[in-house]
Amino acid sequence: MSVWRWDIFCTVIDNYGDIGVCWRLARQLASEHGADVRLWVDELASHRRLLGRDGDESVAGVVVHHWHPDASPDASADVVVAGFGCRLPEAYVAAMAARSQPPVWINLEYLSAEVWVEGCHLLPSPHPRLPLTEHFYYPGFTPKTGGLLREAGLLAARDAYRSDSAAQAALWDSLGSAPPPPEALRISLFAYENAALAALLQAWADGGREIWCGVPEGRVWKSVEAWLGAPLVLGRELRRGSLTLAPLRFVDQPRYDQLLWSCDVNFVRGEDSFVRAQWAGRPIVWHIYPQDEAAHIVKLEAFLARYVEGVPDADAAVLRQMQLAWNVGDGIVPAWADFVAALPRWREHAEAWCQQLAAQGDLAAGLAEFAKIKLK
Ligand code: TRH
Repeated sequence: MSVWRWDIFCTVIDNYGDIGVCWRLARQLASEHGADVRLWVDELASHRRLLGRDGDESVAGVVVHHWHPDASPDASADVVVAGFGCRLPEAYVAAMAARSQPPVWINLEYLSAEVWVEGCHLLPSPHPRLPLTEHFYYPGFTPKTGGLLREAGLLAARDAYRSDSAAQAALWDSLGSAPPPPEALRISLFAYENAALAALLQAWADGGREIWCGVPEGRVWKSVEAWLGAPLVLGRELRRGSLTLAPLRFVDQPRYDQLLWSCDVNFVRGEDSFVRAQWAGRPIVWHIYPQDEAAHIVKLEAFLARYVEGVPDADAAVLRQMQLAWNVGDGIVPAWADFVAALPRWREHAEAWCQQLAAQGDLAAGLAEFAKIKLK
């Protein structure tokens, strides 16, 4: 097998999704496809957060570089991935054009379930001046798209974790939390600032059903603290009525997966946690990344349309109502009541959806195959 050199470029717009996806992709290309990968990121702090440590950023097969105007690569790799349309340095593009065989140039796009994605996936875009062609690569939920990131053995690792009490104890330890009480409904809450949050927390506190809610450190803490009237402190659980709130340490990506695998409902956001929660095979509530002119609601509806295919209309309406209430801010209390009443069905559905997605090719394998064909 030839060892292809890959350069992946990532600019961190905000939050962790851009680097989260690029870092996961880089690792998988190296570990499963024998690629020699350089990951160029313009902000190392976000990457370190996902890595869970300071210091050496590189792992087997992936060397992480801080990408800034004075430090961008001089020689072009065989395959060049521009994460989410980020602009490559002019000198680097010139180096790409100077190669005897042009590199495979891919623009990895954001995930969307919208129908048009299938038509745009793999479309070529010739450079206006240079002998180079960029290809648009769209992640997605159908075989006509680039698919989703899913490491080989991910679902087997998930199932093994679920029957490994020592691994579970290690997770709670690393999150800085006691294990949730066995009788509680376990919820993980990863979200942006959210107008529906206070009403939902109040409903959980008043509802009488034991709820444990783990809240990873981040933007939503402020809103939780405002509702509590008290600061969140790692390692210190707070109790309100039937709700236990557990502040959680921000952990590395593999451990965040384990948190998702441990919960009955996962509130997730953006792109990467949203996908990982689907691999957990458990019900999700998605806080989509807000965009101007409510473009995100169109994306949310497109996902829901796919997700509820084949589900009876009444259940589909309940799911839609819950996701819209969480994203728009109105009607969360009745929406939650209906959603939680149907939870056993959503659990079955989430596992079936996960299996349906897992039957399709994964994003890294598709990219590696595309590059191989082009480089022949
Ligand atoms: O951080 P995000 O809101 O990222 C967003 C989206 O990607 C959005 O589409 C994009 O436009 C915007 O960034 C710029 O949410 P996301 O995508 O879920 O990324 C979070 C990452 O953080 C994901 O890789 C999971 C990871 N994570 C951990 O590694 N440990 C943790 O403890 C937690 C809570 C998350």
